[in-house]
Amino acid sequence: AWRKHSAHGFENKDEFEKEAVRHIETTLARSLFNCDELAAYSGTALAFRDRLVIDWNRTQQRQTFADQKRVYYLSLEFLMGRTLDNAMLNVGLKDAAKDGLTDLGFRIEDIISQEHDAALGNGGLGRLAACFLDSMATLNYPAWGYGLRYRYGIFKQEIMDGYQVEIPDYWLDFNPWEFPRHDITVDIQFYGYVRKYQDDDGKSHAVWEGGEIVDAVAYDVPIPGYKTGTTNNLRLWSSKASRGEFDFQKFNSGEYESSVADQQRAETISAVLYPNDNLERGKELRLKQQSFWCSASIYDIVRRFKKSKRSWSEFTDQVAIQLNDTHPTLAIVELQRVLVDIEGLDWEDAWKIVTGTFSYTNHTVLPEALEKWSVPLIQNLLPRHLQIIYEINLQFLQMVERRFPQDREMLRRVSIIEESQPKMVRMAYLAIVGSHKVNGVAELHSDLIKTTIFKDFVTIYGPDKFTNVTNGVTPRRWLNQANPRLSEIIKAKLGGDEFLSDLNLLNQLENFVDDKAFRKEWAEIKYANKVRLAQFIMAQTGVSVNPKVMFDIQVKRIHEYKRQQLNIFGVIHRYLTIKNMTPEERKTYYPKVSIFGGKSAPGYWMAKNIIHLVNSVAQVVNNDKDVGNLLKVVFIEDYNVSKAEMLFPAADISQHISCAGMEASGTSQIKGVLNAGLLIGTCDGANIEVAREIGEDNIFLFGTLAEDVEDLRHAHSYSQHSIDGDLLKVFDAINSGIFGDRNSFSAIVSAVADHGDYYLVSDDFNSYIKTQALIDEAYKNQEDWITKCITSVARMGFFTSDRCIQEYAESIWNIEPLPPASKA
Ligand code: DL6
Repeated sequence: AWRKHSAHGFENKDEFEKEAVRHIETTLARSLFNCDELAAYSGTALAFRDRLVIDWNRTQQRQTFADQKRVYYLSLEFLMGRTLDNAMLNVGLKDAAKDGLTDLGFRIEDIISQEHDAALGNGGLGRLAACFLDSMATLNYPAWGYGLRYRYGIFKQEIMDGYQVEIPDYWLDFNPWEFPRHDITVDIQFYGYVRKYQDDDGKSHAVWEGGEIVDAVAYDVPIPGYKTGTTNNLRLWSSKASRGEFDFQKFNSGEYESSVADQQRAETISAVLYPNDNLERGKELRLKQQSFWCSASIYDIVRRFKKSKRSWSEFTDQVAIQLNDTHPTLAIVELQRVLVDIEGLDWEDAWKIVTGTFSYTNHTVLPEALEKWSVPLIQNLLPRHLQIIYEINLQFLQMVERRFPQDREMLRRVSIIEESQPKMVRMAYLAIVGSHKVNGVAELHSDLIKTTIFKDFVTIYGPDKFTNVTNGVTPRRWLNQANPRLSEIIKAKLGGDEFLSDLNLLNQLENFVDDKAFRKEWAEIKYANKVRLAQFIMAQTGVSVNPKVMFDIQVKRIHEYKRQQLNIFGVIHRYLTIKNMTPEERKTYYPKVSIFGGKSAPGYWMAKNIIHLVNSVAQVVNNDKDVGNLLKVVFIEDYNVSKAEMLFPAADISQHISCAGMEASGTSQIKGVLNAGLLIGTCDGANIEVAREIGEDNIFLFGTLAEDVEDLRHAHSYSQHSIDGDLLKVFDAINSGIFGDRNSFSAIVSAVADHGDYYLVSDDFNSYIKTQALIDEAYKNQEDWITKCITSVARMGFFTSDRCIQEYAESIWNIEPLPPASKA
């Protein structure tokens, strides 16, 4: 009888309309007479949500019955962006929804754009996690994500008088994509003390007692795969006071404020995402977040395993846990604690299980981003965990001493505990020691970690523990959803949309490089995407840009190592060049729109200064009659995933110009090329592999190589660092005050001219300018440019996140796909 009544969801336009209208009228209690776009979005989203839930329930049942190994992806950030469009595409009912919405009097694009981005991440690391979820579901891997349900995601950026201002991003007003699971609540302990005792058999035990308890409540988000019934789960934890709403005793005795204080303190844990990208600050609340989320997730994973009634020795046949950077490293300690203290396993048996379960991805070599937590902080918050960390370290160092008895220095260098004042726990070292595999995210980066920050660990464990998985992006979002028209003509040429799940099929596009009609359409699509962006720029900034000229885009977090300062110095150089021209010369010069976008961490003064400089230069250049349409400078406010989906399809060229060796991978260069734009980039991160795949003729590489960076920095610190030529003219212009506020901009100049130029801007400036000139020239030859773009897209198959997940699954997680019966 249950089966007879079970929901089956809509399958076509009419059923979709019926479902959407039902939700608008009943779930939302809205009259159809005042159904605006927001209500139409809500009804559509709820109809699709129902549809997802059906596949989701089936997938979870299937995975439970199949009882095969699952992977759990632990990430403190999931930068999901919007969901509706992705859901429509993945369940294969976008056309039904489009036609249905048209019937109801709406344009699907307007409905999609009503949705608030789910912005639970800072940048590349969080977006990668979102792409990986999409690929894991698409490839039918039994996989769960675990994260935190922040009430406030990354802040909204407003630009006021050229400065970044941060506005809180409360995104949960209407979120149809999550399901609260109040029945899945885990007690999470903090503070307290450890009591040790021996049992009757003389075995020692440790019990963590006292302190405070906070509840972790599960919120589940369905993650549909593309054209497969598999819908995986993303579980986000929300914090709540364990004693219910508030303290009644205090309330009854009139202490109203303090009666809610505990509740507020508990809820603070999952309240906000830390808005730092590639920077760790060591704040207690952040440690609390990490520990809260790791404990809840480990509890959940162990509970699920125990239901299978298998023996502990089978744990690693059932569970793989991937650590997305070091943020979840406490999960290693927590699993060891659960196995030893609660489940009663011997230390060695437990440790074998732990190291067989975990693997760790490193996403950065920047020293300021490598997490360290002070020992006193951990001692206070997690006293038992600290003991376990010390024990792990002791056993590790004993092993190292046995293998390298002569090398005392090595012990100091690799110790998980740094002997500083105060002592610090080095989380990356703990993650390496507690994992069976460690990977970097692009070839250069993976080589660098082996030869620099983790060199000693390669000596200790051998090279096989370290591997590379070059990053990728999901083509569903970053080609089909971002660029539907481009996707459509590719589909027409390739005879179907299989390329969206097998991106290597794109290589057949090379057969059409000379196809005139195809090239024409290709160019028209780029132009249409630029027109759309130009309209957006006009609406947002009031600046009129000509879609016929080159759009040059650098959008990503603002960071000195990513070198937006190099870009804006280049823009100023171009401006000065134009100013020095005669009106005749200007007629033949290369017009261009320079587009910037990205958030600075709120406390990163220099990055904020760079944003201010970009906006100040924009103000001057855009209003200079001598310049006219030859150069426009635009700063896109509040860069996020959905804006990226509009920006990359409109880019003729995008910039990925980090100081060599500093950008672990980058993923936006992939989005740029996949959307038919060319790249200017340094030999850094995944740029190198992109160049290898698409061919060096199709990319504009410049600048210092990673292997030369240290020598150049060294040279800067020993010789008087003199700036000359074009860069000096740029600095003179800034120092003259033509862009206003020369005092605050002087720091940007001084960092290069007087303070060692750590990011090697002066070393790379000339080759950057020369390469920009080559691009100007190349863009003049539109036929050749289009050939380069088509060829590049055709060769991007390697950079799908499906390939990444396949590599993780086979060489790190050792898991098998579990397709629905019809797909098996
Ligand atoms: O791997 C994803 C992404 C890379 O593409 C970027 O190059 C890298 O900067 C970023 N790393 C971080 C590190 N933050 N922490 N911790 O965000 O990862």
